[in-house]
Amino acid sequence: MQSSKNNVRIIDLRSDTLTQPTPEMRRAIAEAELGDDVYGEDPTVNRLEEVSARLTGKEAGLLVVSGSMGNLVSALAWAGRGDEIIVGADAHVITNEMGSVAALGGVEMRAVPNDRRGMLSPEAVRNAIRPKAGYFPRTALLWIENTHNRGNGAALSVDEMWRVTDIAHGEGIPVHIDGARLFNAAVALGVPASDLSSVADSVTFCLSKGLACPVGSMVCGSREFIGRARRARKMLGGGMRQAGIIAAAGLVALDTMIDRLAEDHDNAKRLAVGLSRMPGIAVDPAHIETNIVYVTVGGKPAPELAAAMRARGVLANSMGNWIRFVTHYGINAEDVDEALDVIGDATRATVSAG
Ligand code: TLP
Repeated sequence: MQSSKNNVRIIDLRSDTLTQPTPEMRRAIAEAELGDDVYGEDPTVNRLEEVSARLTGKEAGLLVVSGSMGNLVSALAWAGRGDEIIVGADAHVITNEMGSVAALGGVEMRAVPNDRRGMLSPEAVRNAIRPKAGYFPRTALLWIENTHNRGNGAALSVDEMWRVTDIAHGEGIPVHIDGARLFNAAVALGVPASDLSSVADSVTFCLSKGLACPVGSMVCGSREFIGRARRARKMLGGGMRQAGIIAAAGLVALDTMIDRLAEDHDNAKRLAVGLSRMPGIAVDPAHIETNIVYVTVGGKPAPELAAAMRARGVLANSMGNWIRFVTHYGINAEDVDEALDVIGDATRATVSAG
C-alpha cells in the first residue's frame, strides 16, 4: 500500500512507474562499484548490460534513462531522415512520446490499424511496406509493442508476432520491440523473455516500471546495432557517468523482481472482476492478460468518475470515456479490495447518479 493524505489512505493505481525501489536495491545502490560509463568503465553498468543482453538473447545491451529514450535511440539507430517506420496506431511511441522520432529523427511513422490487443494484421503490414523505387520513402523498420499498453496490457505470443515479423524480415526490414513491459509478457505467457525478443532485431525493456527500479531502461540488439544506439544516446545527451548507481538497482530487479510480476497480474484480474460488476463500467476480465486494466465508463465522462475516486483516495489515469488502472509492487490483494469499495462508492455518486 501507499501513503495517506489528509487522513485519506491513498491507493495509487495510475502506473507501475510509481513503484519505489526495494530495500535490497537501496543497499545495492549505496554499495555499487562505479566508474565513468562514457569511457565504458563503470563495472556495474557493464554487468547490467551483459545480463540484459543474455536475458533477451542478444549480443549487447545499453542502459538508457527511460523507455522513451530507449525507443528513440533504437529508431535513430535504424532509420534516417525521410525513412518510414511501420507501427500500430495505438503504440506508445505514437501516442505518448511527444512525436520524438519524427521531431528529432525526421522519420515518418506509418501508422497502421492495430486490433484490440495491439496486434497488427499481416495484410496491413504487407500493404504498408513500400516498394523499393526511387520516389518512395524507405521502409526502415517494423515496430511492435509487447505488452501492449493501450491493448489492455496484452501479452503477444511469439507466434502472433512472428506472423508479421516474418513478413518484414522477408523484405529485409528489421524489427524493433518496445518491450517496456517485456517481462510482464514473458511471465504471463510462461516463456523466457528471450523467446519473445527472438523475433526482433532490437528490443527495449524498462527497469523502472513493474521491476520497481527508480530509473532506467535497457536497449538490446547486435553489437553493431548497440554501437549505433550508443552514438544516438550520446547525441541526445544521455551519456551518463557513474551510472552504476542506476545499474545496481537494475541488477537486483532482474534477479529478484521478475517472477513476482505474476502477483500484479492476479491483482489486475481481481480488480477487473470487481469492476465488471459495477453499473456503468464496462470491462471484460477475460481481456486482462497482465497488469493493465482499461475500463470504459457510460453516462458521465470518465474523468468525472476518476475525480470522485481521487477524492476518496483511489488514483487512476483517465481520458475521454476510459479509465486505466495499473497494478504493481506497491499494491496487494487487500488494496485491490479496498480500491473496489471506494470505486463502488464513487460510481454510485457519479455514474449511477447521472
Ligand atoms: N508508459 C507510461 C506512460 O507514458 C503512459 C505508463 O504509465 O504506462 N513504452 C511503453 C509501452 C510504455 O508504456 C511507456 C511508459 C514507455 C514506452 C516509456 O517509458 P518511460 O516512461 O520510461 O519513458
